Amino acid sequence: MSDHRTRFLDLALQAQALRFGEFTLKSGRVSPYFFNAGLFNSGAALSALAACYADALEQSGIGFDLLFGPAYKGIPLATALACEYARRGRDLPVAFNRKEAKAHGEGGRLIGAPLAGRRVLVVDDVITAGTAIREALGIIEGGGGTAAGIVIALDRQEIAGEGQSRSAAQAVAEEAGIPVIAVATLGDLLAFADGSDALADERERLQAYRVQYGVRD
Ligand code: OMP
Repeated sequence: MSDHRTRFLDLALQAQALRFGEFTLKSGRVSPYFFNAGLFNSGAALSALAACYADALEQSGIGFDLLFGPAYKGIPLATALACEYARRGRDLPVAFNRKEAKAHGEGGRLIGAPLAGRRVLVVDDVITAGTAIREALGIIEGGGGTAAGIVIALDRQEIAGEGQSRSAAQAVAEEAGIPVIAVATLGDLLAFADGSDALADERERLQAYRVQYGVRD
């Protein structure tokens, strides 16, 4: 497993951003695990996470020239990633949206660098059924940008609905014609759990969930 995958899973467990139990998802599915990116809630935690995103992106070789963080969770992620790129010698414009339009002041829903004419990379936390990410792609198009790719911390590798053979991330990638890069996937988490005594109890529940809702890598 690439170093950034293991590093990310270690960080997520340390921050308790990755938890095990019983969680009802936005899709209504009951999951034995949940990833809460909001628990990367300090400068050190966010910068370590951003380094994992940047390593995954460098490995993918994908081209882009603006980072877009969808509200809310994508905002600190895109910002931290922009700072990580600056640290690595590349100054990238960054933008994000607000959920409610503002009628006064500068108005509008988009904040930060203009999207028009840019190859935009969406920076988000997790894909389950793909609803949040599709919404973000619509916002980019509305702002005159061209989506160049999507980067997320965790691809849960779930099918969007009954009878589907592709994961939601694969479906979005094919529909939009852009790559989806994940720092880690459910498959990586299972491989990580295989080598961890602390996660021995979780392994079976994760595997059973994957059989019910997931696709193979
Ligand atoms: P989809 O829109 O179904 O792809 O789900 C992604 C969203 O679900 C995320 O942006 C979160 O709001 C939420 N979520 C998590 O944050 N972590 C998880 O492990 C699972 C979900 C989820 O509800 O599916």
